[in-house]
Amino acid sequence: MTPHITLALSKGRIFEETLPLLAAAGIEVLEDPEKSRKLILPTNRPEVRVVLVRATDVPTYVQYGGADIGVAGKDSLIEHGGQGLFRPLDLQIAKCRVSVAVRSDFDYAAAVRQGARLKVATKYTSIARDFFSAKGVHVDLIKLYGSMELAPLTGLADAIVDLVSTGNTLKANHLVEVEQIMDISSHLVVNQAALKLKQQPLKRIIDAFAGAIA
Ligand code: PRT
Ligand code: MG
Repeated sequence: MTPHITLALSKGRIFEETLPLLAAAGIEVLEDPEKSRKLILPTNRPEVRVVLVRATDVPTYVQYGGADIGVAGKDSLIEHGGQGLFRPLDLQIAKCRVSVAVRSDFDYAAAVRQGARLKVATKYTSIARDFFSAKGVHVDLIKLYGSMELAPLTGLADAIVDLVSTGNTLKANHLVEVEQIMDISSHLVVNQAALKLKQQPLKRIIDAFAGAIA
């Protein structure tokens, strides 16, 4: 009997951009997550199912075997820490960057030059901590779970560390990007135990994805 494979994806851009890779592996998801309220979606392959989880929860599901395989942004992987995960492929999808942004009337360069202590709001505390510590800038990190752009506008923070792709969200909120910390794309992650126990079917998916990467 073929072992069952559970694939963890998040709704939205990761789901959409993973579909062509799944197609290359002969896997077709049979329901649209934007229309269905189901959290477990069947595929055309009886042994493969998709579970829908929050983007930041994908690494955790795969780490503990709630899913055998998943697609997660490098941002989520860094914040999670990557324990228990095999990371065979950069899928080159859902690309963006992690940047520092401030209000357009805030002189970031001067604040850094003068050694000021910066209040930085972010969902990405590990990335922000490492970046500012390597720069030798003292920061007070304020953990947020969303709408980071609001923090400098309300006086909650001097700066934010957030994902940027087109830059339109920053512009719409009168914020400017002052540092690019790193480029982000989504990676395939595999549970290390599953990789041994379900080696053949997982390897087939990994190889098909590898062949389909642009
Ligand atoms: O939305 P939710 O709170 O459920 O979780 P999430 O935001 O982590 O999930 P989702 O689906 O929005 O993002 C999943 C992954 O897509 C992220 O972990 C990134 O790896 C990747 N990705 C790529 C992005 C973006 N591009 C992106 N632009 N994730 C979020 N954004 C947001 C960004 O946070 C900002 O609010 O889009 C806004 C900026 O976009 P621009 O185009 O205006 O610059
Ligand atoms: Mg989002």
